[in-house]
Amino acid sequence: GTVTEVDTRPKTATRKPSMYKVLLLNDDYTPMEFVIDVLQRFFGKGAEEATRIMLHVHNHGVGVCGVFPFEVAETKVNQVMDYARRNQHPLQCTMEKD
Ligand code: TYC
Repeated sequence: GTVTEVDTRPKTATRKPSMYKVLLLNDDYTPMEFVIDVLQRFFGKGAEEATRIMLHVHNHGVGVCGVFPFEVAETKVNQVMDYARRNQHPLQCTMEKD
């Protein structure tokens, strides 16, 4: 007779979300201490890890602050951009699919 196969794959709602890297970009003007503050304030980094990431961005032009679901990444980008603007620094933060 007819054999019926059952699709047991998880539905969209229960699949793990695509993840996004939040990136900091280097510039010549934002103070190193401000970048360290951003990494501690918005990404929960300790002083040592924050310094390591800041120096990576300073030396390589770009670096990863963390990897998050889309809406979390978007919120962090907006928070960093707003904080940098309020403090009159040209620091740029962006996101890309992991
Ligand atoms: N290049 C900056 C300086 O020399 C420091 C800096 C690091 C700026 C990381 C932005 O994302 C950045 N003051």
